[in-house]
Amino acid sequence: MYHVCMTITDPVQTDHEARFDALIDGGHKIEPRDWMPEAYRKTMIRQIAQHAHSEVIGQQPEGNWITRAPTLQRKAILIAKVQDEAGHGLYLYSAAETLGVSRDEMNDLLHRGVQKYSSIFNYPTLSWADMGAIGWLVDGAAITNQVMLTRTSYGPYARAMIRICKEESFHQRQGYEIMLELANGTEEQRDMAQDALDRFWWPSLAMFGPPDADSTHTEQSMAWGIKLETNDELRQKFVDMTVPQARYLGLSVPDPDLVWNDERGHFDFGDIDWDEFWRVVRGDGPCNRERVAHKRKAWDDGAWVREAAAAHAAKRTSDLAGKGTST
Ligand code: BYC
Repeated sequence: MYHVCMTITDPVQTDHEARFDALIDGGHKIEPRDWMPEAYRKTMIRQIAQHAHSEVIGQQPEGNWITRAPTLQRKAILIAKVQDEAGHGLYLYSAAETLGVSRDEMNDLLHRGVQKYSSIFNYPTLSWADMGAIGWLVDGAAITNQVMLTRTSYGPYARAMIRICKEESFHQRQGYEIMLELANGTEEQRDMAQDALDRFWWPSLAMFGPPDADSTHTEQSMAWGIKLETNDELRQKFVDMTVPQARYLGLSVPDPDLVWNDERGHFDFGDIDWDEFWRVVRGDGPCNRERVAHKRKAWDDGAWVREAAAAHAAKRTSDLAGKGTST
């Protein structure tokens, strides 16, 4: 007896896939109404949620210095910056919601440690100079990645990135300006700036994610146009851009292996401590527990605000409906 082997293909599914592939290959955006492979949807939810959580948790290290900013002007600028980060989180949660996940679900996954946020926000902010280092290095690294993401294949994410990048570039400059002032200040201020650079340099390089060879998602994400440059390419771009800025400040980058390579046209730099990176990502960094506990508490403390807002919205809707039926 012979068995006939044949693959059964669903013509509708094949059509959907062909259209999706054509949109990606043509450099067009995928929109919420479009069919997309389940794995694409899951990857987008994972990345956008992680990005949104980073913006929200990222308020904590800087929020720590609002009450201690050295002048009223610095305090006003820092408040505005931290508020911008909250706004970025909101655009990003909205972008993720277009993929069929709710904000409550994402919050729950963050609180239970299922979804991640950027490793960088698990480091403490020990001095005022850290506000300079975060703006200059952390926002600088974020922009390097996010400028690429303005061209990412998922429409709502790409569009959110355009506004976010404009604000981040202002954040980066305000951080650099703090560093410039400290670097040109008293010896103690210079030391503070150098110490902040020493502590934030390596964690900023790690923000770009593991080396390409160890990156789980890069290959597929490049094929889908989610990523247009790899983790290592972006990291190199950041180093090439930032080292001259550190030299202009008269500060030294804490890397004895840092050297300009004429042949490559790039800086060579030393090895990143990937064991430390993975420890932090897995929840064992200097501030992981504190950050998540603070976030959970804020969520619980805010329950009455969400309830009141929902009750108000429901009342408005029923009032409007009442008016609608009486006219
Ligand atoms: N931290 O395969 P890979 C801001 C995980 S906030 C933690 O290369 P992918 C700001 C990765 O998730 C801006 N985890 O992943 C706010 C994966 O694990 P899972 C933050 C990391 O996704 C306030 C595994 O490692 N920016 O600017 O292809 C104040 C393997 O990695 C990290 C964004 O969120 C990390 N650093 O590439 C100031 C950008 N890196 O999920 C400033 C959006 C990797 O399989 N995200 N992992 O368990 C991305 O562009 C990409 O997700 C990444 C990683 C480049 C970060």
